[in-house]
Amino acid sequence: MSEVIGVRGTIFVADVDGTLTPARQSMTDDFAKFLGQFLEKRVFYIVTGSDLNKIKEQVPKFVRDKFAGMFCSLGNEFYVENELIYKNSFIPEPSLLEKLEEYRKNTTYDGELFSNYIEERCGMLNFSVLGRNCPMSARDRYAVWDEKHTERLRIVEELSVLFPEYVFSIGGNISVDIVPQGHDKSQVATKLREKYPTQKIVFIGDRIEPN
Ligand code: M1P
Repeated sequence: MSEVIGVRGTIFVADVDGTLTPARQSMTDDFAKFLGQFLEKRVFYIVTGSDLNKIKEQVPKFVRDKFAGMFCSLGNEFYVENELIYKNSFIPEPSLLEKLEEYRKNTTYDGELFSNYIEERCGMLNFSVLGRNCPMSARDRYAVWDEKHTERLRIVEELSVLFPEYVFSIGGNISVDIVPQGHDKSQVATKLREKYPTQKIVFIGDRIEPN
C-alpha cells in the first residue's frame, strides 16, 4: 500500500488482541468494514505480541493489505505487504527456562493444564502456565482465576528481580511476554520516530501502563 499521510499528518499504531479484535479471536465483520474504510486515507501500523500467523487468523486480508506495516512478536519481526523487513533473534538462558518449568509445575491453579506453555517466537518467549493450546473456555477460566490470585503478576515481579536483563510483561489474558531489555513494544516507538521525525504518532491499545 502506498503511504498517504492523513490530513493532520498523524501516524496510527494499534495493538491487536483486546483492541482491534477480541483476545485471540477474529475481527468482527462490522469492525473490519469500518477499519477498512478508516485505513483508506491513513498511515496505520499494528504492533502485537503475536506472530504473523496469528494475525492472519484474526485479521481479514483486505484489512491487512491496508496496513502500512505489521510489527509482530512485540516488534521483533516487521512485515510490509507480507514481506519480512527485519527480525531479531533471541536465545533464552537455560536458567530462565528452568524457572518457567518450575512455575508450570508448582502452580496453584486448579484447572486442567495444556501444552505449548513456553512458546518461542521471533526475538521473544511467551509463557503461559495454562498452556497456549487451551480451548477458549479454559482461557476464560484461567483469566478470571488469575485476576483474583495474581499469579502472572507474581511471576513477572519475581522474574524481573532474578533476570534484570529481560523484560517481563503481561500483554494478554493468560500469558507473560519475555524479551531481552530494549526489545519490547517500545522499540517500535523508536523505529517509527526515526521514520517519522515530526509527525504526531498515536498509539491505540487496551492496556497502557507506566513504562
Ligand atoms: O497482544 C496481546 C497479547 O496477546 C496474547 O496474550 P494472551 O494469549 O495471554 O491473551 C499473546 O499473543 C501475547 O503475546 C500478547 O502480548
